[in-house]
Amino acid sequence: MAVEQTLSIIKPDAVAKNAIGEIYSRFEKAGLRIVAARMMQLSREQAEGFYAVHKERPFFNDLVSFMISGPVMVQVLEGEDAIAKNRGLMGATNPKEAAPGTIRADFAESIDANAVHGSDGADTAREEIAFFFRPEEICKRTL
Ligand code: RTP
Ligand code: MG
Repeated sequence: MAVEQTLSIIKPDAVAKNAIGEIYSRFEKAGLRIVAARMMQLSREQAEGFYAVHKERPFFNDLVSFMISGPVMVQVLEGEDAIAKNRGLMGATNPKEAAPGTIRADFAESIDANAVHGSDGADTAREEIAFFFRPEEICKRTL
């Protein structure tokens, strides 16, 4: 398995619940290293740009409104098979379908307020990391 980087966002619902630490703990226990992180309040333009792939979908406006409803924690996770590993930790998009013990099963309220975002493939990971971080903002962790 190759070492990969993926973009993760702790969404406004999970930040509001004070769950950043518990979610970071799951990343770290799974062997994912945090190599960049920033708390931020997304603007409407940023949220629309980030989720542009969904702009024709019926849930787009609700998704954007939710993503700007409070601060988010954005991070780059690095590790073996990081993209799929993070998606596995997150669980299914709809928390009602998320496997027990996944982040969404434990912290998500609904399909809209679903606690976390994670890149879904190598191309989206690259694009989403570049959306939030300049290359020099991503740390090398060799130890
Ligand atoms: P994310 O991009 O946030 O990591 O979530 P995901 O890959 O699991 O799901 P995706 O299909 O990319 O959808 C992005 C977000 O849109 C909301 N959604 N609502 N009402 C609906 O049918 C519906 N489908 C998707 C979710 O909040 C999802 O996280
Ligand atoms: Mg997605």
